[in-house]
Amino acid sequence: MSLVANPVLPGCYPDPTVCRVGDTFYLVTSTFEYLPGLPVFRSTDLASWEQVGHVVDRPGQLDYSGIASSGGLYAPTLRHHDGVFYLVCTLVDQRDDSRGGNFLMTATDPAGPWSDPHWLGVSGIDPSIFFDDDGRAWVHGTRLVAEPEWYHQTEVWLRELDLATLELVGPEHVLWTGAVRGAVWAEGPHLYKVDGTYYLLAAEGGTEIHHAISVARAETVTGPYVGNKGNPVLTHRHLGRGVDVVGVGHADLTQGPDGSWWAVLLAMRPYGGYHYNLGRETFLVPVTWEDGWPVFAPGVGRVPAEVEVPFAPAPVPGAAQGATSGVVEPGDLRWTAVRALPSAVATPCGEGWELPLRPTTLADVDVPSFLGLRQQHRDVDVRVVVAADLAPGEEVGLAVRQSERDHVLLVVTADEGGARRVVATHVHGGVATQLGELRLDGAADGAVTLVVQARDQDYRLVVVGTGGSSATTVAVADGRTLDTVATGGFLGLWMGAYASSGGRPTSTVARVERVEYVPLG
Ligand code: 6LW
Repeated sequence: MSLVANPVLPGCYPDPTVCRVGDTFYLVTSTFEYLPGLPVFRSTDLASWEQVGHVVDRPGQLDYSGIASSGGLYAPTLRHHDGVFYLVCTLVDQRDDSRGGNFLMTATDPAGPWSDPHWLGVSGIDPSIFFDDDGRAWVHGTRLVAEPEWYHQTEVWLRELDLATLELVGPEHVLWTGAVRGAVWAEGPHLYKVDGTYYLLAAEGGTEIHHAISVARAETVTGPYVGNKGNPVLTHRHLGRGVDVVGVGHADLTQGPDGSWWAVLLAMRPYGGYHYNLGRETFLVPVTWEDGWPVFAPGVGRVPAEVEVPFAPAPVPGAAQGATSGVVEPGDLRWTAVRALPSAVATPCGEGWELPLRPTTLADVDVPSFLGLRQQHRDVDVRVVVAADLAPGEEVGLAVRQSERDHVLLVVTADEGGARRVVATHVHGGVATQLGELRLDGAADGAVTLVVQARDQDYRLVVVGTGGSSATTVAVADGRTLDTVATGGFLGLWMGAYASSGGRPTSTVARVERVEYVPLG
């Protein structure tokens, strides 16, 4: 027995899906425009999650070109059947509905390799897959209603999956439009069968303050589904914005080896006002059953700060994704790049990377020279040691990224005479504003340490000059302008190394000698 602290995965790990095989749980979350995509975690106690790989981790597996921020991979579902892992997901391109769509991938080892996508040829988002005990498989998902009664009314559709051909077959059934009339986006649907009854879990109200989890049940998989009269069965929407956890929704259920039931779900932790820079995180909630219905967080009715897990060892080892501190080496599974794999952007070199400059900037819907880590802690230092022989107009340094329209840069640049400056810039809503600058002395290609010190909503941008001279603050960026409450979209913040030639042809290769991620407290 052990007390497990929520969230179990801090930082931008939204839309969690979970399944258990034997004594081992596997969990996958959404990754949008970042690659590698869809991290796979393993746990035996639901508390400490070790990342074992990614579902999308090789060139050509999916095409991300032109996919703007907060497009890309949404809401996966992971299931295991007859020795095979099945993953269904959606590749979203907001500009072009005909591109991407819902797909299925398979693997015998969840750490990979995963297959190429098998496109399902259906529209909408948030696909899920259910294996019935009669051997039949069913895919379901969410889509906008063709003739809606209210704005963003959606419906959960269901079709049978032929496991031999991986094609959808037979008639389509519409199961559910949400528990509350007028609620937007009945999404993240998952079907389960418990004691002979079919249960449909879905989130609704949008993935912000009104998010909620509802449940319906039926005698047959195709319905009719009848909602629980107590719906929503878990939400924090009635608590207002001034609480520690908001936006509770998008749950998936699993059962422990001891028969206990659990939900993983997403929620956000606002701080420094109503802003949640860490994004939508993964939480764990106990579930019991009463009168044939699931009860989430029984006796409490909200996401607990700590959860008692009977089969977790005491004390629980630190969550793999939350406790690591120090140099993040190139082999670390936390590294991600934008619209391309890290290996397409940089080459490992010692503790760091060789990072060729690209003409692309972070503001372009393209592949930038950016290698990033999720901000998983409110108070954290991210230190980037860079060196490069820069041509005029080129830059290398660090970035705090929300999207192409919203990010903060702290970079070394060179002017025509070869003098170097450190410049802090805030791109907000697509408009760049210089926050501060500092002249750099020392050798033109000497290493410079750039640090972002996140303290609550202050993002202090600091340079430690060549020769270990003392730290100087170049500017302090306001984190309240960077989270999705301020910018829209679905993501938390990423921090990491960045370089660009600002649109010019270039052959400059920057050295990122080291990146450290050091949480405080
Ligand atoms: C996802 C939907 C949601 O498709 O947000 O909170 C969307 N839930 O289910 C993007 O993560």
